[in-house]
Amino acid sequence: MRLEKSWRWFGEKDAVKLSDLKQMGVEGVVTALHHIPNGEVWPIDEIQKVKDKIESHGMRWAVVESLPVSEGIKTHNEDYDRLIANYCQSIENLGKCGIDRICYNFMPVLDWVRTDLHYKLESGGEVMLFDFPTFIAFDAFILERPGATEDYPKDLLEKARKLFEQMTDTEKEKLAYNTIIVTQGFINGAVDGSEPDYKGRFLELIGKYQLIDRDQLRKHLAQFLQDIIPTAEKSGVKMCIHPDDPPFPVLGLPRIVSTHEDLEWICNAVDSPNNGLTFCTGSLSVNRDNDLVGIVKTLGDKIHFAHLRNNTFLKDRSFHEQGHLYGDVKMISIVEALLKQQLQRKVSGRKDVRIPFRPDHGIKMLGDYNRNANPGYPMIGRLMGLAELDGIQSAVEYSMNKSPKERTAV
Ligand code: DNO
Repeated sequence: MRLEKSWRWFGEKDAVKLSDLKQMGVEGVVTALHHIPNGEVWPIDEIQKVKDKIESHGMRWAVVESLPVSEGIKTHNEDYDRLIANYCQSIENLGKCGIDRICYNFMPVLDWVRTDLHYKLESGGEVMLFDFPTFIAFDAFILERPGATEDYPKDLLEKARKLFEQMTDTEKEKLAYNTIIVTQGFINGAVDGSEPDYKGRFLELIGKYQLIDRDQLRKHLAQFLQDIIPTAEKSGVKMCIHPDDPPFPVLGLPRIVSTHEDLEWICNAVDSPNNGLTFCTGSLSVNRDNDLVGIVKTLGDKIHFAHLRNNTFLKDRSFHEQGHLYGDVKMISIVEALLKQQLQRKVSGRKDVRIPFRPDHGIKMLGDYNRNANPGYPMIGRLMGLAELDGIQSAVEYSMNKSPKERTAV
């Protein structure tokens, strides 16, 4: 049995239409009610409308990505009780509509980070780059976050200073705007793009974490899980936390969903089948100590959703994204491990055997240059990824079904 082929769709505004997805062989749609502001309840009728539309095209709403966790929950501020009540209500409403998987993340202030959204590959295609010295230049010299210069090794800080000195004012502004607004806006980011002083607002939000270190943030996540998982259980919804991207602290903020140990901690914080993981290969692989196949082997029963993406690793913790089969991430072994996990589920009689996966990001190529898309979500690049990943599954499944004798016969 194959992993479920899914695709992130950004709603009616998406240049890729539901009818296109059906042609591509997509089975499950991954989407969210993007128009509902963070912290507000997702009403049943709005959920149902989207669900009906997806089903009218012969697919299902496989995963909600994301039901955003407000900053007030992450910092556990005075608004916490209201925000949790709303979050639980949204889970309940989704459950009532028969949607059973919700992806979310717990990254303070800033979700994913890239420093160049148009990095050219030799082929002429475009991917996204995270260049750590450039990110440091943004943090220490453009944003001038208090204390930033003390957070980095001297040699990287020097590299960053030189980069900063070479940047034009337009380049500096673009880097800040891309980091705080462009890459965050389409996923309900923490800062409103229309705020003229968006950098000031961003710094203000970061400041709210002054007293929140790694241990404290873990306490807030544990509390959040204790508060929502009973509702998820009652509603028949599986929560799956997305790892930090990149998987290390940025902007002096703690990140607690970065390593194998972090994932284990989260699964143990509330022991429930409804408390699970989004296995994102692109995010987790950037910490070279993470053994991705090992994670599937030990925590596979908690994986409710997979993002499959490849990276090419560069020096100084930098990386750029890559075609799904062509980077440093061992995609074939990972797909094999996920398929074996599905087999185990089948043997043990679990009902939720199939794990939805989506080709995460992709190379911008060909007609993608003439079609509007959110950063990382080109249609053709992702379609190529979907086809490649499906090809891997077919081959792995074929060989898994063969006897050892057949496998070695020439
Ligand atoms: C960007 C994505 C993130 C991710 C969310 C999940 O393309 O990796 O937006 O979907 O963080 O909550």
